[in-house]
Amino acid sequence: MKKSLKTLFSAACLGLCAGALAPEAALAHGEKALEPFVRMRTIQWYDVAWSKAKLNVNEEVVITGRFHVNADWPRGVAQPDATYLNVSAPGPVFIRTERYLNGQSSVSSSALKLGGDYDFKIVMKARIPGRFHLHPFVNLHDAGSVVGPGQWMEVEGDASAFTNQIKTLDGSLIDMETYGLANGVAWHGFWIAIGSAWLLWWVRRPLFIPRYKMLHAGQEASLVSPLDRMIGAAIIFAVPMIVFGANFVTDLRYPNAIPLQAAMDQIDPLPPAVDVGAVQVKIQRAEYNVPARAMIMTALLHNGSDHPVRVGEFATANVRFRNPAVIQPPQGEGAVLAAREGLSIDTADPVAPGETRTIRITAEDSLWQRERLDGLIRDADTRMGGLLFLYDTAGQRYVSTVSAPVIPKFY
Ligand SMILES: [Cu+2]
Repeated sequence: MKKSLKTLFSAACLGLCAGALAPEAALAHGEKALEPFVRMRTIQWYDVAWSKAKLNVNEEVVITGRFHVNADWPRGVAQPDATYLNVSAPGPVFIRTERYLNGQSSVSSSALKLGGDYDFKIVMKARIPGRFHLHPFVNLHDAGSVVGPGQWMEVEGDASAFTNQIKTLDGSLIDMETYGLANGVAWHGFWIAIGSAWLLWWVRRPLFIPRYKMLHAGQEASLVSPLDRMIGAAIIFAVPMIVFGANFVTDLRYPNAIPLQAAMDQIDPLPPAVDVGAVQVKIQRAEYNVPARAMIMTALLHNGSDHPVRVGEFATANVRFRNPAVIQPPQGEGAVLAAREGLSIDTADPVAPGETRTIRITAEDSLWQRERLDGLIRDADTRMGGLLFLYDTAGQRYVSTVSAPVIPKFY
């Protein structure tokens, strides 16, 4: 009985280990993992576009787009004093060759200003063939990464054809794929060998309990032999000599080396692009209807422009609720997360020039649930945020931030 239990237990353990170790294709990478209020109220992405979705190894793709840093930043999230714009990918399948923030070439982290508008451009070169889901994202220090809209990229060709040559500051051409690799492997091997040898030297002798017993029996003098002391002294002397000697040789060979940079880039926001212009929106009440999966916003809209204005889109956490009644410029990106008929307004009439009107905006789609944004109502910070896109009859676009506490409606 006992034996069969043991066998059963071993089999279960083995099964668990096999399950944990067997590789499985990942279909998502945590896009929905962050709390809804972080995704909705920190970095608000829009106008993100990819120059292509299919390319060959060595070809480049350009990602452009904008983001608004929400002024109604959640209290529970660290301020964006150190942030890094990057692209998430399943491993080193692309390399990033250029990155610009507000037109400035940038390689370091930077601070973002609350309420600021930013424009970015990232150039990437395909390295490994396959089909990958990529996202631009902003890493927030102490908070996590807020991902932008994703895009499937298909890379064709041969991985061995990939080249990554750069010209260093002294003019020599190096291949980044292999540069310094042998040196790195050799140094790792060398230190692993020394460390393992020293460990083995002690492990081959009687270990803890025999040594403990000898200590108690007053035989501690025989625990460490004169040879042990000699080897110990040699290591104390040799290891610093090797480190300083190698450093000296490296300095001689590369006299013009610069250390890894730890400074922050100082990048000012663009002239404001959100909440400016003649159209103003103020959310007076927001209610989330749980069974209908609908956010109902009551908004006071003032149209100070010369043309009638209508609400075309509400975007939050990469989900886009679009009003089919309003003609809008086509946007290819993130099509999966677009609710093409998800936005409706209580009145079909546009808001006339000079008019101030209270309207009811309803963003309704199962995407609230599928993207796990409906979890908002169970957060300690039940405020929602997003961007509202309004269009006048002349095609002019106005972008407005939305920010309001949400009242859940369970039935
Ligand atoms: Cu993804």
